[in-house]
Amino acid sequence: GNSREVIEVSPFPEGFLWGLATASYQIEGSWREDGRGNSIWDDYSHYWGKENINVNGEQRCNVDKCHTGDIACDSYKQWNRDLALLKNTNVKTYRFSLSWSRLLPYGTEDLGVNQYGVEYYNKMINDLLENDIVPFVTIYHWDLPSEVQNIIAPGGWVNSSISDIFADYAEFCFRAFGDRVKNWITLNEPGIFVDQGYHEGIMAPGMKGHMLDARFNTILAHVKAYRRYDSKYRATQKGQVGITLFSMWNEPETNQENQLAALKMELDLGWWAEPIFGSGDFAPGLKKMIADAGKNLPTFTDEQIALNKGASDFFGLNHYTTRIIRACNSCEFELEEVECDSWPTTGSVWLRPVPWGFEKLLEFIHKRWDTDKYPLYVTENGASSKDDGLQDLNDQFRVDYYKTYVSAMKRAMINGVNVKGYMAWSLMDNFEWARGYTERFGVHWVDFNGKIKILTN
Ligand code: PNW
Repeated sequence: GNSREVIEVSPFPEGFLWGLATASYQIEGSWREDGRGNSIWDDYSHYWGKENINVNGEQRCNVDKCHTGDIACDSYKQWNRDLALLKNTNVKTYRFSLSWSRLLPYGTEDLGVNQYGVEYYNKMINDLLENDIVPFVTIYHWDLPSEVQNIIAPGGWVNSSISDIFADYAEFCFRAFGDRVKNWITLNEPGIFVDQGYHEGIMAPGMKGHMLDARFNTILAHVKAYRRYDSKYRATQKGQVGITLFSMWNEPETNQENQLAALKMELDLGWWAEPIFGSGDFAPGLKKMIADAGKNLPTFTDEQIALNKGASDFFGLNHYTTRIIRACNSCEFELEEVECDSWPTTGSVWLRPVPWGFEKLLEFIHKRWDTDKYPLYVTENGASSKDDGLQDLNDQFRVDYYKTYVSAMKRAMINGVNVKGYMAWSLMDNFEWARGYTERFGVHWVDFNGKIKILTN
């Protein structure tokens, strides 16, 4: 007989959204062009005071090398260049974010709309549609208007009035762009911007000690924006609104640590996913974990629980790497993350390629929150280059990162996970937050030489 084996290569589903992602503050520059208001990232990156001069008289800034997003990739002025790059790569979708303070310089609509900002995004959206590229729009990717942080809702995400202010801004975006934009992400990675910006103080606005209250406010903000779309825009605009959550995969070091690794997932991902995609409330395991640590978990009212439940049309996931979880009696929540020295490194200390962790995470999310009910979009995945000087993109290491991660995603899809799209981070090297331009995540290399302006007073 014929012993030749037929190997069936299963293709990606028809209409799978391959794409590239960016965020406003990381690429736009033109920080005070055409009436843009300041954001907390302008303030954070420009700030250096007496306490930021070390004993040798050297300047120490909040951002590595005192880099700022003043110019960044100059995308506000060079949209045509960005569009050409997108067309050249043949992507089906472009995920970008709206700069709140470019649209509403003082944070709210009644304090003024900046028409130049509206026109900039209108042109982007129209050009994308004309070229059959689906705009996937993030409403908030970390650049809170300074006016909101300092005056309208002092404390920003710590202030409970932020959820209504955010929902108003989201509604402004639906009304201005929703006739053409059909894919909305409310918040990008609330866990990262809250924990690093309002708890650890290592990102803008540099506040400390507000993990639980600020995290809680992000859920209310997302849900209010989602319900606003439901009640006023869904019937006519017929789009989808979701949230993008950051999650690593947490692997137990031994079987003894299964429970601990599960708790870590609960804290990092379940915090948002369970109220929104699950019961509407925090999971019992999370409640116990917070109580055992002697902390006060904010509580939802019955009405809030009902509104939380199902308040997303899809599950947006940003995934980069994996951690090993080990028991530790002296640690917060009695667990610690272990760096696995044998895993390869990248240009970012927190990021090691572990493709099997991606498959496990996708299957975990599907089992727990049902990606048939809430289709999953990978809204970010990628790695930073190990070679800062590399200019020709002959970067086999990152080619392999993408190959192995996309294969892992494909295995998860074969095993039943409903993944609808995949967006690589990022279209081009850009302002990598507190790391400035020192880490390169782009699939296009950017020459920042001579273009990065450092503010000295
Ligand atoms: C995400 N961490 O940020 C953001 O959505 C992007 O804006 C960013 O450029 C990209 O990932 C690469 O970093 C993260 O320390 C920043 O674990 C830091 C961490 C995770 C995500």
